[in-house]
Amino acid sequence: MKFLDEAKVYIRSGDGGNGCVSFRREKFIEFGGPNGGDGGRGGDVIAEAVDGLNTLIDYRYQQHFKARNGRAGMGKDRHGADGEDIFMKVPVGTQIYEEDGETLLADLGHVGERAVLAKGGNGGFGNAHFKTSTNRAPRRANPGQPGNERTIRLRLKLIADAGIVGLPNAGKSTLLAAVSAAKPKIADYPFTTLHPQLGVASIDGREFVLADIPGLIEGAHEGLGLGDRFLGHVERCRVLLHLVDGTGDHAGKAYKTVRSELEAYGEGLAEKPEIVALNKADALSQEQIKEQTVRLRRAAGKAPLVVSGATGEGVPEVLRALVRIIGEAQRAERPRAAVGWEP
Ligand SMILES: Nc1nc2c(ncn2[C@@H]2O[C@H](COP(=O)(O)OP(=O)(O)OP(=O)(O)O)[C@@H](O)[C@H]2O)c(=O)[nH]1
Ligand SMILES: [Mg+2]
Repeated sequence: MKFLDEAKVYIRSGDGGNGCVSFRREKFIEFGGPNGGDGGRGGDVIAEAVDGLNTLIDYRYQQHFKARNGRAGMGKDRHGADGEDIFMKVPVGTQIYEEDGETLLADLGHVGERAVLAKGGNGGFGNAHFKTSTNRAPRRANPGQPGNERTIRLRLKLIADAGIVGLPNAGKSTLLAAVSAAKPKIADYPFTTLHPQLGVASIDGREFVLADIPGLIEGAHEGLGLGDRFLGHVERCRVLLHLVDGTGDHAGKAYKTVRSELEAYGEGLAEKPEIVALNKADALSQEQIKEQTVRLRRAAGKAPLVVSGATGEGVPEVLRALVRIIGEAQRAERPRAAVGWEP
């Protein structure tokens, strides 16, 4: 499936139906009175986060969303039907912005969450509505109100519990493939991964979502390589797994390169809890492991875990460390939501 995380969409809600001017006309009934019905309401344009989607690719093919108009009122007090709403199904984690791309309209973080993006126009009142004691035969009805149109931008920020970051070729995708059912492309050249991938990992009976994003290189924040545009997908992670290729020249330098890109990107990425792991241990001698570990510890300020995504060595320890931090973050959040103020 193709991946798309930004889309521009034109939406229009339905017009309200016109009110109707009509009078009751029946044999032997004089002055039957007004009986023009009201117009129906125009449909809304509503975005809804749904399960099972993780790209906005559908919005490349359909960029116009129009809700139905309300029907006009009719005689004999018949009201016009309301126009049907239209639903835009989006993946969980989609943010909706005004056309400027900066004003946030909605942030759909849970399955089933909805946002009305354009309200349908109200239907007009029919003349039956304007009957008063002094005006018993009003000849007036309201027109329906027009719907609203606007251009909006959708931006997907995948929601994963943990995000894997590192230089190209660090073995990020290999690790994701080893711990989940995801099947990312793996190859020994940089920028094999061109867009984020999600997988569900499990350890000790607990599951969490892990995101693999394209590698970062020095200058990514200035657009080098694939740039830092995919870092948005780890913005909402609770923890980062920073993989450093142990077969590289200097693990400490590699670590710092990625750190400075995270800092340049901002959005709190540099402040996130981070697990540091020296990868590809299977291809290293004890000597090399020691050397790289020392460099990495000096750069990161803490001892790295030592793993191999290829053989699985050290992987359970990494997963446990991630789960522990995810669990802590969840516990720290929950009380805040649950505490109620009691008088
Ligand atoms: N020996 C060894 N090789 C590995 C290990 N993990 C990955 N590799 C190899 O390193 C190369 C890059 O692996 P990927 O998983 O594609 O690396 P990546 O970090 O996803 O790379 P990009 O997507 O380009 O950023 C591949 O040739 C892998 O086979 C490991 O644990 N040990
Ligand atoms: Mg990759």
